[in-house]
Amino acid sequence: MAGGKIKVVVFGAYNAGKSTLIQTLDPASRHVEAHTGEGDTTVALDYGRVDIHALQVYLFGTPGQDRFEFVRQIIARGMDAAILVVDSSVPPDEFTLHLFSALVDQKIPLAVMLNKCDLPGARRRDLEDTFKNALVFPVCAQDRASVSAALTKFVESFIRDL
Ligand SMILES: Nc1nc2c(ncn2[C@@H]2O[C@H](COP(=O)(O)OP(=O)(O)OP(=O)(O)O)[C@@H](O)[C@H]2O)c(=O)[nH]1
Ligand SMILES: [Mg+2]
Repeated sequence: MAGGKIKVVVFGAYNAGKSTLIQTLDPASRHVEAHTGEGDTTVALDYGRVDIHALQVYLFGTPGQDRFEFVRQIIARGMDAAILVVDSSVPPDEFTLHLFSALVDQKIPLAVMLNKCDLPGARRRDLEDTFKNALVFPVCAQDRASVSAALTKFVESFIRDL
């Protein structure tokens, strides 16, 4: 492909690491957050941009809290591909599994990024089983080399079909 733009939307449960992943990929990215008793959470979106080969990849991060479903629907409109970020240090919660099956149903390219692989409890093997039928990448969202290699491989997997 000679060039072009694609919209990639990043989903995942609260605290999975979506904002961190986008911030690492694009340090100039922007996000809208609220301060809560437990820490900061995304209330609207994250927005970043990276170039992969000749392609401009626009990254949109969604809020992870269940009650922001309407925001996720708006951000998801017209997406070319999706990334599901999963905290691999804890067993998958119901919301994550719900997001996964909803994204599989959309029949768009989907990558599952198993995050926090640096934590001792990371349960990669179980999770690779849970998310079979999708492209699965173990990542550490704070580590640029790991997330940028995963995103590049993911985009290369579908770029020719666009
Ligand atoms: N150890 C470790 N911590 C991480 C990693 N990625 C993110 N975190 C931490 O996990 C917490 C949540 O990260 P965020 O990026 O805010 O998660 P989020 O998915 O955007 O959260 P919401 O927007 O609230 O749904 C932060 O304290 C991060 O520093 C990782 O790869 N390893
Ligand atoms: Mg966030």
